[in-house]
Amino acid sequence: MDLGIKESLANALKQSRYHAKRCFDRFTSRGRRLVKPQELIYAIEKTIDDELERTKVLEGSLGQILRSTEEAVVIPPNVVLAVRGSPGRWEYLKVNADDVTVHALTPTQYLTLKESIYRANDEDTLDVDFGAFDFCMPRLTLPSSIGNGFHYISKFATSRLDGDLENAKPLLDHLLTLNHGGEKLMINETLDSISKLQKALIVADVYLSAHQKDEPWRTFEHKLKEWGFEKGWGDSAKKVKETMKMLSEILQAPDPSNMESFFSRLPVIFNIVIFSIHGYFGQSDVLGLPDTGGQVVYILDQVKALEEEILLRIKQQGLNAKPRILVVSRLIPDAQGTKCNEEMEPILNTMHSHILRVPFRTSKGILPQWVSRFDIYPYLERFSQDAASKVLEVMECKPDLILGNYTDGNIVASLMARKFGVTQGTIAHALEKTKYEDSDINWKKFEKKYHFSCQFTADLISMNAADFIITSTYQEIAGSNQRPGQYETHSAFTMPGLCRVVSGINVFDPKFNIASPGAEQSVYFPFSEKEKRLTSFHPAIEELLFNKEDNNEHMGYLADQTKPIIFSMARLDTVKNITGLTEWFGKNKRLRSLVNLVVVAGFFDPMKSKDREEMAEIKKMHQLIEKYKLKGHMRWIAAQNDRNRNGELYRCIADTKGAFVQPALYEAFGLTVIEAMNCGLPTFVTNQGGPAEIVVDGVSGFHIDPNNGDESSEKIADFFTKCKVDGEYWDRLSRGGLQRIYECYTWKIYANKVLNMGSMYGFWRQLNKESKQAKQRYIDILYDLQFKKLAKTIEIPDIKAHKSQEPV
Ligand code: UDP
Ligand code: LCN
Repeated sequence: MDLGIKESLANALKQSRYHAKRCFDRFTSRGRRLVKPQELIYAIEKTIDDELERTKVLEGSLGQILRSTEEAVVIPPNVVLAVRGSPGRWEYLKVNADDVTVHALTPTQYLTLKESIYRANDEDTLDVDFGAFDFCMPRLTLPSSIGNGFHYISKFATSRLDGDLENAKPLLDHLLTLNHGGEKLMINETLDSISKLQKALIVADVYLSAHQKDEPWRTFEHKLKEWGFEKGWGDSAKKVKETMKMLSEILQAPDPSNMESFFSRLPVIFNIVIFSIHGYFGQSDVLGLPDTGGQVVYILDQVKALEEEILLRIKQQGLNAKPRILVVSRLIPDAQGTKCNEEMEPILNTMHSHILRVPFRTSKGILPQWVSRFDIYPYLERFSQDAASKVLEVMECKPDLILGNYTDGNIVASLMARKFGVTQGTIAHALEKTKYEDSDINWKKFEKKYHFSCQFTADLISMNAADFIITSTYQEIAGSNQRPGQYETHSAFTMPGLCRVVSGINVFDPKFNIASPGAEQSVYFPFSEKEKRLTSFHPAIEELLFNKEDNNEHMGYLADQTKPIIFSMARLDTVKNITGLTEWFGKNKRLRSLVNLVVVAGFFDPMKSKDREEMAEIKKMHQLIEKYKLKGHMRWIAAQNDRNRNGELYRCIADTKGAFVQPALYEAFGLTVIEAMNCGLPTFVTNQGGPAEIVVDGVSGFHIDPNNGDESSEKIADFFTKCKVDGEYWDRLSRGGLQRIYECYTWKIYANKVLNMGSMYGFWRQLNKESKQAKQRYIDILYDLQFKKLAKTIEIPDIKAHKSQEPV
């Protein structure tokens, strides 16, 4: 296939030589530049006058290849196409416009040419090449396998154990390391060879067959211990026998399915550290504060689900260990009325989980104020050291698994995992690189505001250091046929003058796993479950939606309260595009006649915001309301922090037979989408990012194009017009959404997957100790020589000058 693209381009150019040459002459006629694919197609349309010929070229191989081209570097007489044949597969093809010949380039050659457009190709620039360490690691080959890493790792691990019995020695060694609080689990040193283990398993099997299935472990513990077995095999004779049989079968003839089952039963994970550093990480009154959004919701629900699953496993393993989960965040002394200045806070609805907050220490003292996620890098190294000491103090042991969240949490997770020698998983939530067009090539322009030099370097370090990567959707890794994934855009890119990443991450790496989050179903349940409805909130929600007076919480009003409501709720970031939705609504008369608009976002006074983007968006909202005279048609509600009430709010919107709209210019996943769907509210979701994967267009909701507001608002209007004539239509969509949720998006499915990953990848890292170490050395160099230097360029605010502010 790879070779295929080059050949088919060469053939296409040969076959339509006359037109091809004219088109490529046109591409090069405007001189050196970086070109987007639309421009190439447009140029063909303008160059070939004859309609038949034009269609032939556009629909033939050349047109197809240009449509798969993500960008092109034009340096006359050459045009270099960056062609994405399929998810994760890129080729760089240089076409000479003079003789229309084709040559393949390496990523380094392509990126160097790209830099030259920006007059920045520096021979001495740093080439970052993580691929150089991957030569002995297995890779997936099919795009459809991407994100399914766990299953492939179990296959790869199986084949390593296969053949000679001695090949299973690493598994024996792994079992011998298992313990909880120093107490041995599964086996002890009596079983110090594979053959001894195999024999003991046979004897134990015969012995257990004579016991009742439900006999508890303690009744035969003594005997099994004599043979070298310790606790952890199961809580009953049946469970123990099953687990032993799985291991016997693995030793006899390893197969991936037994490996997966066996590893899912191993008592490996009791203590987890989860890093989520930036923002205000708390359980109440934090959502809607700058940088504080879905990640907090995700983690609190995740902790609850993980704790439940670990407790269940501990019971089934026949142990009575206590698990411990610590969410490590930043302690913010000036907490703005939140609890973010408290060191320890138990996590609600859990028994053994806490938030542990550690302050940012600097040479000038502890940083009192909130700091934007974009400015967070100078504090992280010290934070990771302080956090490591605190974790040891609180847990009284090293964690068994460390999970990072977002760039800051992930890099600190990598530092701690390195220090403790522990398995590490990363969760991006959103990789910032994709959100801002050409943020890599134009990094200097963005640097002052966003410090992408630090962020992208940190992201590369942690995605390469991690043992496994959890993503919420496939598109997050490898996009779709039309659009590269968030991780995929890190495979080869350049930041002129800083570094050239010739191999950042390979999306075919089996470390990638899709484990989608859910929405807490005790909070987000269908509007039709009347007996469960939280009616005590109804007066407050009625006030929130319909009271005509403006106040701190709401502005604008709904003159006709009988209309359905289209609803959106998000942080007031530019990418969330709440202002876009307001404008679409303002402009579309038909939509305005059919429905009212209600948005929950930010707050109303730009002077009160500390966030650059939020301020601009607040101002824009006011302008739009004025421009389109939206009073009477639209309600703007300030950020809402009460989760239970928000759940009921979605349901009240469903009562109006309304819909939820997620209009983001780009959304990594989109928790609000699954919250709305859980409540039975039909959804219109952006086709840019995760929501397009959550919703099946026309079945469980609809896709809309945030870059085409007119088309999107028409699609919403069409839905409500159709609902008027087909009384069943709204219900069909509502049911479709719920069905999709129950099949794919629940926390139970998530927790099970993540714990299985922790267990299996923990073994895999042992199997590949040497190559992991080599890569780690490279990561250390990048961290020490590049990241630390970049982090130092970010200014640390004057701590003494900080004045505590009123809570927003
Ligand atoms: N949210 C909220 N109040 C608000 C805005 C958002 O409670 O005023 C919640 C929302 O219900 C969801 C989360 O914040 O649980 C936002 O997550 P999402 O994934 O949609 O976006 P993010 O903010 O993480 O980019
Ligand atoms: C961050 C985002 O931007 C959202 O798209 C996700 O839903 C959220 O984190 C939780 O992963």
